[in-house]
Amino acid sequence: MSSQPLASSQASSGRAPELDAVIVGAGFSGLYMLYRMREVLGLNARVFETGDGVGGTWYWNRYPGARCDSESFYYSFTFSPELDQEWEWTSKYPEQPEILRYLDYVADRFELKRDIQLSTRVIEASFDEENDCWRVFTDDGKSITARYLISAVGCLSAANVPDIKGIDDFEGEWYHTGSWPHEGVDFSGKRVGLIGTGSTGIQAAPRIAAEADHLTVFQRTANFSIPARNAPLSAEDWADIRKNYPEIRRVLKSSMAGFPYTLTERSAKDVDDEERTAIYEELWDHGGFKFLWGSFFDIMLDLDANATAADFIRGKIRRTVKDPKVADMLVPTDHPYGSKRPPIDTDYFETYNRDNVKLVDIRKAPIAEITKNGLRTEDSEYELDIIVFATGFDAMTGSLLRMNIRGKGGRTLEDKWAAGPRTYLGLQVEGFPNLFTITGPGSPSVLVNMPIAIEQHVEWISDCIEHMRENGMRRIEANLDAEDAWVDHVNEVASMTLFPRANSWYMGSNIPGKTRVFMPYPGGLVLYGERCQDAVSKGYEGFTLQP
Ligand code: N01
Repeated sequence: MSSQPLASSQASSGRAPELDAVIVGAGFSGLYMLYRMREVLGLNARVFETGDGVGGTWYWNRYPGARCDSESFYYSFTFSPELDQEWEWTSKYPEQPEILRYLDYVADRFELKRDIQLSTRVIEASFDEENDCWRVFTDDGKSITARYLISAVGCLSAANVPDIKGIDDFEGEWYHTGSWPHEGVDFSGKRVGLIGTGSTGIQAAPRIAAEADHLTVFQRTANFSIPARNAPLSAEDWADIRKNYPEIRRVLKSSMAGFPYTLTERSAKDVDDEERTAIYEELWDHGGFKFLWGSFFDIMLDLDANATAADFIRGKIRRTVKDPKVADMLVPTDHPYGSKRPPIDTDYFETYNRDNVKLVDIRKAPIAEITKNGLRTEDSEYELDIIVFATGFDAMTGSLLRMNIRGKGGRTLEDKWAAGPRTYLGLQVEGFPNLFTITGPGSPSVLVNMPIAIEQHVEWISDCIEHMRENGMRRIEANLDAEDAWVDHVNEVASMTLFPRANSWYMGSNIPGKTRVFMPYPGGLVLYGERCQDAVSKGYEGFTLQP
């Protein structure tokens, strides 16, 4: 993209903007934001979406094994009691096609599609200081003005394909899991290489192994994982869930991470070994994130407490994987449990007991190049027909920066965030008036069950816009001192946790050259919600509103 701003070639119109809001992205965030703007505020909004369908993350991530890792009836919209009654999930952790069907249903159910322009990428947005609006440029060569620009691009949507020498010479097929072909990939009879053992690689490996002739997993960092224990939901389950929806929703909205588990007050260090092991065993059998959020309050705060959970999982890995040398390679040793986003799995460690699966440690012997016929590490060569990159995303900032956003004085967001993202409450950026970021850096976002984090943000933003209109305001911008104080607060809270002890995408350390800083807000949903409400009740403290 040219470094010349497209906006410089456009004369300022001097008129009211064409739209009240442009929303970028049609996943959970974009759909609900559009609903609020149109149905609750009665405003004129348009969504631009790169994909040729709605769904966001769930539109792009179609790799085998892709499924939700929060229970379905927690991982869904809560704003419509009618929707709750109409939609029925088939299982605890539904697969990607079912979640995509849900989002498509929501888009149809609330007639959102007429205001969603698919197959359209936002390539630049510039703030027009004279008219207090954004001019948004799209890849169809058009532009449009809007009072507000609302980013609903998601935290994990800019795919990270590592820059490995030789990739263009590879004569087989290669794919990144985050932009998986819609027609699927046929692995039968193929030798497949899978790079990456984060949540995605851990979900994909068992499925690819079951289909392919041979699977080689290239692991840079061994990862902790808890079994999901997926199960179908029966008619009786549904009768119960429907009856209890109000209570389920009440608990998850008043919880630390948007899950209906009340954080216990017990420390992992306050119980004896026998009791602690019994608690972990019970949670291991239950499956899922309850192991982290329903065990002990200090797992993410105290290294010794964390070590009890980490050791328990290490023991499980060793007992599951038959070859002790392979088990050794799979046992994580370099980061506390939970400091990298903890995956949950179905038969991940069991997969290494299959004859057609090989694990390769690319920490010891890194990948040197991709060749015509496969991949060469520093000590061996592997012939492959298909390479799957489960190498994650330029998380939290990647998709925002790719939009080439220019604020006051033409300053780019990239320039403003050169030393890491800076926001006030993860909602606004000083110097970029009337820009809102749904689940932006500095908000709990990825540390919380996403639909719950998203709904809180969307509702805050739409209430704010309503307030602006009722009071004849045209411009809202975060103040620099409020932003500085918030960034300091996020760093301070992060430093009280174990999160900074891992090289993770939370820290930006998965992307070469990216500033290493903890990006989400780890203070929890409730504390964060109170801070947001507090700002409102003090007359939008920390923001400047102008008529
Ligand atoms: O990505 P990741 P992901 N050479 O960044 C390795 C969500 N999600 O797509 O750890 C070799 O976690 C990298 O190694 P290392 C969830 O929030 C949700 O798996 O950096 N290897 C790591 O093993 C999740 O956290 C669901 O040393 C390279 C892997 O690739 C987030 O998405 C399902 C490499 C990347 O792991 C991202 O998960 C799936 C290189 N150059 C994902 N670069 C749900 O179920 C990276 N790696 C809802």
